[in-house]
Amino acid sequence: MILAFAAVAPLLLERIYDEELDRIERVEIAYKQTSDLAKQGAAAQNEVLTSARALVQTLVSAQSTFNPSADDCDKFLAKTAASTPWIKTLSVANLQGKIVCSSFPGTIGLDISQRPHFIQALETGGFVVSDYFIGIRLKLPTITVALVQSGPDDRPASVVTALLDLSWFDKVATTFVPPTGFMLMIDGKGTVLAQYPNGEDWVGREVASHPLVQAMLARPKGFIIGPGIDNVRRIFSFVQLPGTSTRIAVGLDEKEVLARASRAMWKAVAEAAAVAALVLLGIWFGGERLLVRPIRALVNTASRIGSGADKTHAADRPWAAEFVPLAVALDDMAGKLSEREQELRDSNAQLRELAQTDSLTGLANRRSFNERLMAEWEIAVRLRQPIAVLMIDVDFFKKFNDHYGHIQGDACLRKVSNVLMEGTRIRVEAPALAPKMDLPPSFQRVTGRVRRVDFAARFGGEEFAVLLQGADLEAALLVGERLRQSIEDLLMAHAGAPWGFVSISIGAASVLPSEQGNAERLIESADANLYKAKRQGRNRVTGSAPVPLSQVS
Ligand code: GH3
Ligand code: MG
Ligand code: MG
Repeated sequence: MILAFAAVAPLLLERIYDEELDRIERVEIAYKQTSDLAKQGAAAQNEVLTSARALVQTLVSAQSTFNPSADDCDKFLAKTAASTPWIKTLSVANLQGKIVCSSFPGTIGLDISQRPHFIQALETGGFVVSDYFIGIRLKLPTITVALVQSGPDDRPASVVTALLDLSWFDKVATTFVPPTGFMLMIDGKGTVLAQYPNGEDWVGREVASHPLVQAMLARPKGFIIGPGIDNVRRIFSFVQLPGTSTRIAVGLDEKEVLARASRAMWKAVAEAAAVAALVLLGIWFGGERLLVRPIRALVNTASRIGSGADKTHAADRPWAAEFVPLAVALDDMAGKLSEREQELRDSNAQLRELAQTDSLTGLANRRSFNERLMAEWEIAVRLRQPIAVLMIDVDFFKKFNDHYGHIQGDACLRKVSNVLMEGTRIRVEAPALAPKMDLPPSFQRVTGRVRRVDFAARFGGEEFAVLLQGADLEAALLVGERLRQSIEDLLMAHAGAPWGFVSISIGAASVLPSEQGNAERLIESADANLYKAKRQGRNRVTGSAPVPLSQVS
């Protein structure tokens, strides 16, 4: 977003600056236009006054044709006034200020001796212009000009006055001021003399407190932007009409003047916003495609590695150059991790085996025998079949060691182990196979059931244990006897034994396990039978019928 803004800001600022210049220019043009119009008004009134002056001068100098006391004076003035549209009344007053002759008969006899223009005319002896005022008779803004007429003796004899109206104002306004424009004329006291448009609503009203009027009265000419007396905001120019305290103001609708400028300004802002949006979109699109997507894909690859994928193909994808090393590194990591994992698995397996195996004989150790016994016990409970244990002890082994040494003792133990391993490595996967095997009849019966693997372990020292799943006592005694015979068949010399060869004694015990039963009792029972075998003379198998385990001990 900052990038988008940075891309657009100079553009926008330049446009705003241009538009501001344009606005200023427009206001200046409006000022010039309004000031021209105001000046035009002033010029129009000046023209009227100049013409009035010329006319009055002509009248006063035409003594021969224009004698105020003559009968046709009224007629002459009426004719002259009728030919000039902006002259309302032409009158002649005597030195006492009484009107003696007039184009409008109604004013004859009127006393104007106190009127400022009459007094001023007599005082100066020159051409005098009054301020505009709202005429008593016509209720229209009027202005009076006056000039002293000299008699044949060159002394002031009478005063000629002309009452002029503001017809020029409407002419200028309607001709030059646009329909939404505004033209106002006020006198020095802030009374509306004329206004365009809707003049009739305003003429005669006192608006001196209005800010515009206050500004107009404060200076002879100037500019102002603000609400007009009709409360529409305008750009105004005003001038004082020469020779009077009257001011004329021309205003143009501010909104209209600035309409184009503000339209252009909004256009500029909209353009900038569009460019900003495009840049933003571009950045987003580019960012999404070039950064976010690849990162997401790499994150996926990483989490695949985390969840154990041994091979990832991140590097095969078409990456942007910056991501290639990372993808390659991830693939590499996946490969290495899986190698390590394999190594770990292997060494774990080795450790497990080591932990379960007796190093001297290669048979399972006592701990794994106990674990196996627990597991087989559960199975036997479920299958409702007996389970048997053979406890085996080498006879007179201390003597063997004493006679042949420990190394030979170890070798003997390994040989015994081999026999146990060979003798118990019968695995019957399916009962149907059992009859084909060369086994004693009762063993076949045992294997005919669901018998798993017989499990031989070195229990400690020269003692071994064999677990027989599914074997009742009869079967256990049979297996025991077979093992005993196999050792005897080895005919390993044993000088310490009465019969001269190595032999083993076996205690067998079998039980139908129950959930409440205890596997340890089975071992104890087999152990007790082993001692019985020892006591009875060794090199024999002894077992007890399956008795309730509680009575075994
Ligand atoms: P019995 O007929 O009553 O079993 O007599 P025994 O001599 O076999 O009985 P005892 O338990 O007194 O002796 C066991 C001997 O086994 C003692 C020990 O030296 C020997 N032995 C135990 N473990 C090992 C072993 O790992 N290697 C060797 N070589 N001898 C062992
Ligand atoms: Mg022993
Ligand atoms: Mg022994």
